[in-house]
Amino acid sequence: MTAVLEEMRRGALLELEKAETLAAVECWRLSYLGKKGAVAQALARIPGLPPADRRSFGAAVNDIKRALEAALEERRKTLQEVEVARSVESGRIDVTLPGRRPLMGGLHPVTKMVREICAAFASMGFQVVEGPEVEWDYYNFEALNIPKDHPARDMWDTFWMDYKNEQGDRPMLLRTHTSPMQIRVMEKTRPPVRVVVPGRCYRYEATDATHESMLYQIEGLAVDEGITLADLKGTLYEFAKKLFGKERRVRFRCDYFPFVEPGAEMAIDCFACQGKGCRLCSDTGWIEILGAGMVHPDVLRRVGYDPDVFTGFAFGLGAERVTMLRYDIEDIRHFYANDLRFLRQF
Ligand code: YSA
Repeated sequence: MTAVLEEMRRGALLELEKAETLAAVECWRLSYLGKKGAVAQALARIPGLPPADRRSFGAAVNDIKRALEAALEERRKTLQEVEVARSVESGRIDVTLPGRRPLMGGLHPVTKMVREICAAFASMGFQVVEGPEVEWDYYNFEALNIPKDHPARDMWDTFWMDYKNEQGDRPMLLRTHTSPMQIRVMEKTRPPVRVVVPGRCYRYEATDATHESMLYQIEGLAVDEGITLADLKGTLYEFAKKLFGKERRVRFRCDYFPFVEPGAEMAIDCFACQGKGCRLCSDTGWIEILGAGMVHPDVLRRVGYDPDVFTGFAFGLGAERVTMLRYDIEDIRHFYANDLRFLRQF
């Protein structure tokens, strides 16, 4: 009997030596020390032995059990050390390999241009302020002399929503221009006022090479005693010179906006055809970049300014159009197509 037990111990220890992985060691544990393993089976034989042999047999099996448990622990430790050493070796960093360049983000060309334009006006004494993109009908239209059913609303269709509260329904919309901020600024401040307002605007628009349904505008407003159309022209010429250089030609023409009197538009000669006329400029030789004018007396009156004392000018320029002119970009749709090959050039 002792010889059988001795043979089991020898065989078990030999097998354990040969187990090269922790998984193999676990299989070994189950077959010798598990609930149905060889040791448990030997102990289960005790009741069938002659009473005189039971004690010594039981003691011998327990001896083997302790020996196997100790050997198991030892083997596990050794293999764990080997595995750690192996994984360190395989994960080693080869410092001689060339580095991987991380993907770097950058500012969008229109964002850069908006900042540059604001800086140009800031250098002429304008403050930069921002306002809400979701606007009340009142600020976007009514307060700017565009009552309901005014035909000018057709030029500026957009997304509408109804805001309901105890006072009833109040129409809200995605602002179509930054001009509502003229009213918000004047309601809160007394002249002299000199601000520029950059921000996103939205229009129900058939998109083409120069029209997007989401666009950035920069609004400008200056109100004080004695401001004239000459101040408006001087400021905008200075701005065009700062941005495009002296060589670029600038054109002023009359235009109509219900919230100015008189109204004007400013255009720059087309970069693509040098003013000769092409698809981009619709064969006119000019690209319109802004609308402007002298603030209408009714608008001034509505915010509590006396038009006999104060006058002012305002303008709203399209940031994408200016960016196109600056970098010779022939289609506005490139800006928002999310093509990194295009955007990385700026
Ligand atoms: C006029 C008089 C003021 O006293 C103050 C502001 C204005 C501008 C007026 N609020 C307005 O939005 N006029 S506008 O419809 O002619 O747009 C102004 C500029 O925004 C355009 O000259 C153009 O540069 C740009 N723009 C207009 N629609 C656009 C656009 N840019 C890209 N996509 C569009 N769909």
